[in-house]
Amino acid sequence: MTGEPRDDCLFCKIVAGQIPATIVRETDTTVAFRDINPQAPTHVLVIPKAHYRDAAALAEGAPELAADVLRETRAVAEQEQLDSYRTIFNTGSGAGQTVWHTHAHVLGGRGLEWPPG
Ligand code: IU
Repeated sequence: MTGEPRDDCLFCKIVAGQIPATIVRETDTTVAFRDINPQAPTHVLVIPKAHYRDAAALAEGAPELAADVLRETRAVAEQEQLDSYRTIFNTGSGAGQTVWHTHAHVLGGRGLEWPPG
């Protein structure tokens, strides 16, 4: 729960433009880019520019920024013309989190089953 950029964080490097990503939207506080390993026709990650390790840390440390991220998930869905979509925050390794910089997955463009695996 810091907000400060980290040298060892890949998503901080994407924010800084130090590694490439296909960016689809950007605001003062957020970046949205296509997942490199898409799990649906649309699979976009929305991240805060500031570094928080997971969604819980973001909500605790910067609730306004958490709201910005959620607003951007909707903006991505509209831009991608998705009628239905799923927003996922994997939180913790047991839930599949592999990158420790808060990111919302926005998935759509195909049928999505429930419950997820
Ligand atoms: P997870 O919820 O932490 O498992 O999601 C991390 C996602 O980040 C995963 O879907 C990766 O494919 C994706 N990703 C990426 O889009 N670009 C990268 O440089 C790296 C991971 I590393």
